[in-house]
Amino acid sequence: MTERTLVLVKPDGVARKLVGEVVSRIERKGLGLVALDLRTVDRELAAQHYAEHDGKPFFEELLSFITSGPVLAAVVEGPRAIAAWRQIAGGTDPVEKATPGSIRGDLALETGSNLVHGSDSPESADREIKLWFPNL
Ligand code: IDP
Repeated sequence: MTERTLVLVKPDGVARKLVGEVVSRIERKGLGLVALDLRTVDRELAAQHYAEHDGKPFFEELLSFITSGPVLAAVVEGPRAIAAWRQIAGGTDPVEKATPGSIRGDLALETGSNLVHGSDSPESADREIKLWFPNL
């Protein structure tokens, strides 16, 4: 069954010129690109996107980080796209959780700047795609 997921290359990934690397890994896995957009997000969108983390100690840091520069937002499609992308991205902590071969496992060091985002469930994907791409 075809699924869609929201992928972000966060400001650290854009600044480090890893957009091509990320898009390449998506395509090599066999997933498809439905929408791609490079943009700088405001605090309101960032807070909605990360609403589940509101109140946590790292919430403010998360908002200032994600709004600190351009991000690449993408809608990615394919069979089991949500799990497939999370496999490509690797676990949240790039050292303790992300395995070698994943984007975070290969290319990141810190949880606060772990390069990419991916929706974690069909419900999140639906919510996040509507938030980032309301006209899709
Ligand atoms: P995910 O991005 O792997 O789905 P989430 O638990 O949804 O991980 O957390 C969202 C983002 O918040 C993470 O990617 C990371 O950038 C940041 N984050 C999560 N936990 C921490 C933390 O303990 N310290 C700093 N940042 C964190």
